[in-house]
Amino acid sequence: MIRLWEHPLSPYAQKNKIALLEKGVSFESVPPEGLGSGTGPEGFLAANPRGEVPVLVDGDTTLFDSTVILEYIEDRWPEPPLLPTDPAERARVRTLEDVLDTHYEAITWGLGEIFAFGRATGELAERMVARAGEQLAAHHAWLEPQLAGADWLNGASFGWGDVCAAPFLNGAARFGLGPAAGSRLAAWLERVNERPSVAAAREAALAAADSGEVGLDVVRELIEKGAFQREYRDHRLEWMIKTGGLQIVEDGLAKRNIRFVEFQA
Ligand SMILES: N[C@@H](CCC(=O)N[C@@H](CS)C(=O)NCC(=O)O)C(=O)O
Repeated sequence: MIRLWEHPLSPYAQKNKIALLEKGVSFESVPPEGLGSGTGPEGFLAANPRGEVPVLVDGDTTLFDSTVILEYIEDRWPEPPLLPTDPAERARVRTLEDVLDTHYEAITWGLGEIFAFGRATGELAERMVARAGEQLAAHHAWLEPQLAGADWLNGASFGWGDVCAAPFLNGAARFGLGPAAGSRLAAWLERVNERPSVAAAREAALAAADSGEVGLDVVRELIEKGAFQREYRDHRLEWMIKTGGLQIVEDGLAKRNIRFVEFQA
């Protein structure tokens, strides 16, 4: 059985889940215990020395990084194809994936740091959220023309571009910062969310976000104590700094509730 180490709230893991569902591949979905703390269960850290989800295990093949996994899924189970056939279109949707994986995700992740983890409050939070709204709107403006004359971000039919965009735009929409009402992108988001594969990933994410296992006060207390060690890697760190959160980074490093990737091979 194919195993996907994942977490329902991870947009990266959602990309891979949606692709597997689209191709009718059965898999077991396993959330690694301790994700977010810099540790992980046996087998997980060995499979991914970066300690991140998603990780795919297919027999003797163990892969990490959602982009690499998506390429593997497309090669290993070619039907139905997710990539367009035209070389320029293939390059376009790969660019779309890269932009959403890097700078777009950093914005929605930063909003999570503020809303769910209470990293900023009051006037600082207001300023950072307003800036995040502008940054997301700029990305939406870049995506909008890619839907000119097409129902899907992949072009004429659903595929790679949609698989890679839906989890991230749903993440922004959860914070009330999705595509502007009346835009092509907003209509696309409604359309793509009707797709059973996307709906399954979205519902699992909403259920995890609303599970309410731990209240905000408790999370903030745990953050203060350093019980969480959130990963502030690359674009996320850049986002914090450019959006006014440099002090958040300094405080988190001092309290040891912020960490960077330690490759653990
Ligand atoms: N570039 C990686 C990013 C994966 C990633 O950042 N995963 C996050 C969840 S969204 C993670 O597992 N973080 C580990 C942690 O916070 O402990 C990919 O595309 O798979």
